[in-house]
Amino acid sequence: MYTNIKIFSSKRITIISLILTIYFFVSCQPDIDKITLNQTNLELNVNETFQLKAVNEPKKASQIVEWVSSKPNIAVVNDNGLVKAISPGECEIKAIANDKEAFCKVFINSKTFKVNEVEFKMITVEGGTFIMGTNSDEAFEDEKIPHEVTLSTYYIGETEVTQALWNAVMGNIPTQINTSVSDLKGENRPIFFVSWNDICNTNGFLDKLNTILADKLPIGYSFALPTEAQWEYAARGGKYSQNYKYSGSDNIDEVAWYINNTGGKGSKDVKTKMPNELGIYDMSGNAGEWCYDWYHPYYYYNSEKVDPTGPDEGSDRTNRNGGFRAKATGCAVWSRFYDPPTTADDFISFRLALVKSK
Ligand SMILES: [Ca+2]
Repeated sequence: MYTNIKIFSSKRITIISLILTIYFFVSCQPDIDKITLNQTNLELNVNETFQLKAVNEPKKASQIVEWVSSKPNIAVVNDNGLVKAISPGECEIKAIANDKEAFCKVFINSKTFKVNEVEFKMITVEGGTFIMGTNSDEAFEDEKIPHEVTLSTYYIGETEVTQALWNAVMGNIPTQINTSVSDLKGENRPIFFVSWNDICNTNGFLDKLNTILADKLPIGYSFALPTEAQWEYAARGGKYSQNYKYSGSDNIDEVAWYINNTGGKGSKDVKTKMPNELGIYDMSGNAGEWCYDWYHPYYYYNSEKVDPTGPDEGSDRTNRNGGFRAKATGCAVWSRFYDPPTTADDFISFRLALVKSK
C-alpha cells in the first residue's frame, strides 16, 4: 500500500512538473517581433520547387509558421514552406507567425533583366504546335487560312518596351520629343515614334541591348523582334491557351486598352489590365507591336511549318494587334497590320523576344 501511494505520488509529481515545464516554456517564450524569409523574390520554371525558410525573431520565440499562396493555381506551398511552380504567372507566398507576416514574390517561367536600374521580364514560351490564323467572319482575308505552325521554345517580353527601358538603352525618349500629347508620355507607357529600322538596324535598340546584356543572356540566345508566329502563339497563351479571342479573355475590357476605354486619347501604363494565360500583358491593345517578318498578304498559303520567319523580302514589315485607338476587332489575337519599316508614329511600339541565335 505504501509503495502504491509512493508510485502514485511519483507519477503525479512527474505530470505536474511536466505541466509546469510546458507552462514555464510557453509563458517564457517572447513575442514574435519579426519574421524573415530566405528569399523575397523567386523565379521558377513550371514543376520546379524551392524550399522557403522562415526565421521568427527573437530566435527564442516560437518558430511555428503558417504558409499561404495567393494564387494556388500558379504556385502552391506546403506546411513546411516548400514552394512548387504550377503554371506561368506571378503570385505571392505569405508566411504568418502570430500577427507577423513576411512575403515572397514568385514568378513562374520568367527571367528578369536590368539595364541602368530599369528591370524588365521575359516570359518563357515553351515550344509547341498551334493553328495560326482564323476562320472568323470578322477577320480580313490575310488573317484567314488557318495553318499549323510548330515553334521552338523562346522568351517574349512580359510587357511592351517601356519609355524607361528605351531610355535606359538608347539615352533618349522619342515619345517625349515627337509629340505634345501628354496621354502618350510616361516612363511606364510603351515607347512610340520608333521605327522597325530604329529597333533592328546596326546600332539600333536590339544591337545595343544585346551588347549591354551580353553576359546575362542564356547561352546561344539574343534579343530580337518576335516573328509573327511567335507573337501570335504567345498572344494565344502558348500551351496554356484557353482559345480566347483577345489575349487572355473573351471580354476585351478585362485585358485591353482600346478605343472604347481610352477614347483614343493615348496609351496607358503597361501591365494595368489582366495578363493572358502565360502571364503576358497588353498583347491586345495599348500599343501596336512591330514583328520581325516582312508582310505579304498570301504568306499564310505557303508559310514554313517550323519556326517560320516570314517572306524573304517585301516593302512593309508586319505589326500585330491594334493599340489604344483600335476597334475591338483589331485587338483579336489573329489581327495583322503592316507598315513601311521607316514608320515611326504614335501607334506602333514593340515587344522583345529572346530567341536562339541563328
Ligand atoms: Ca499591345
